[in-house]
Formats: sequence, C-alpha cells, structure tokens
Amino acid sequence: MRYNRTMNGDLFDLSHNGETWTETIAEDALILRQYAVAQAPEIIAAIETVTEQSPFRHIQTPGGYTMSAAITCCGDLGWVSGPQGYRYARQDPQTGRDWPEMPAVLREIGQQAAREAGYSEFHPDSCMINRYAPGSKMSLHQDRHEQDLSAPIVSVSLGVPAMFLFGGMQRSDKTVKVPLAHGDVVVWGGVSRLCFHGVLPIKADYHPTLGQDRINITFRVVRKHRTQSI
Ligand code: MD3
Ligand code: FE
Repeated sequence: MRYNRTMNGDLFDLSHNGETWTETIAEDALILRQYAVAQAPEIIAAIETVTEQSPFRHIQTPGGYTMSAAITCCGDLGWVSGPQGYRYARQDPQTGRDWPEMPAVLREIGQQAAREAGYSEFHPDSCMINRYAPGSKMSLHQDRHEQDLSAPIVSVSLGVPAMFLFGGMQRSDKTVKVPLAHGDVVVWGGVSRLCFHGVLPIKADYHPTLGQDRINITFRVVRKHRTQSI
C-alpha cells in the first residue's frame, strides 16, 4: 500500500517530539498519527469519570458469545446488546440510568480530528469506549446501525499497539493490516464508512499510560441531525 505522508509539527509535548503526520489507509480513511498523544492524560482521566458511572462490561453477541473486548459508552446514546441483537439506547441497561455525559475533552478531540479530515460540522451524539486486554480481538464487522452514514466515525487508539484489519464492502474482500499505536486517530468517512474491519488479538506488551491494555474510543453520529432548511 502507498502511504501519503505530510508533516505537521504543531503539537508540542515533553513525552514525545510533538510530531504528528497523516497517512491514508484508503479513500476517505485518514490516519492522524500521534494526534492525541499530548492530550492522552486528560483523555484517560475523562474515561475514568465515565467508567465510575458506567463501568466497562463484556457484552454478549447476538450469537451468544461474550465479546473479549470490554465496552462502555458516554453521550446521548450507547451501544447495547439484547436478545433481539445490537442497538443504540439512551440508557445503560446495567445501571438503568442515562449514559454519562460525553466529557468535553473527548468531544473536542473527536471534533478537531474530524475537522482536520475536512468535516467541519461533526457533532457526535455517541462515544463508545472499548478496552482490550492481551488476547482480546474484534472480529470483522461493519458499523451500519447509525442513521447518518454520511457522518464519519472518528477513532482514537491509546495504550499498547494493535494490528487493525481493513477490508472492503464484502466480508470476503481482501484486508490490509494497519498498525495503530498510542495517540493515533483515524477518521473513517465517505466510502470507507461501510467497509469491514476488525482487530487482531492484542499481543502482550506494555505501555506506560495503560499498562497491558489498549483502549479505543469511537465518536459517532447515531441519530440524524435536523438539517437547516432555507
Ligand atoms: C472503519 N472498534 O468499535 S476502531 C468499533 O479498535 C470498532 O476498537 C475497533 O471497530 C477498535 O466498531 C476499530 C477503528 C474503526 C472504527 C469504526 C469504523 C474503523 C472503522 C467504521 C467504519 C470503518
Ligand atoms: Fe467497528
């Protein structure tokens, strides 16, 4: 695969040299490498405020399997699984309460990344947080339960690296492997939005921010916004 690389040195942090750069995985799928490194401590603190209210849990797939990645959500809508399958819901079924509010620092990193990729009006109403321990994986799937498929999904990777699989519109299409490391942000829009994707089992590794775990955050527009008329 050909990577298109452009330098962009506008972040500064003592823990890395502040360099961020972009790569394209496919048409309309842009990686902002290291984009969230400087804000990672605040992002992780915000995740803790969410998990104090709605803890990580392992949900059942509609097929009866337990997901190896743990999940929680914040924002207006969260991802739940029940006997009828997956859906978005306003309440956390485990607490019986609304999902925690989306912390501003989370919304802002998602919005800024979307803007970098050319989406000036990205207003996510859902933020899903996945936590992977060593050996956890995510099988090939499409994300197609959101009403507004014209809005991108923004994902933020934190902690130990993952090997991400990116395929095509059919499950059987060939996949490319893309390593995703701490602080990498991906904006999945346009034709990439409905492509099959997954995560290979996480290798035992260590990262100073999260130990052996990997966390992935996704920002989504689930309910279609009323668009301004006239
Ligand atoms: C490509 N999460 O939560 S993030 C998911 O690393 C999910 O936890 C993975 O797939 C993870 O649904 C991958 C990257 C990602 C997220 C959404 C996408 C890639 C995507 C939607 C469409 C195409
Ligand atoms: Fe997905």
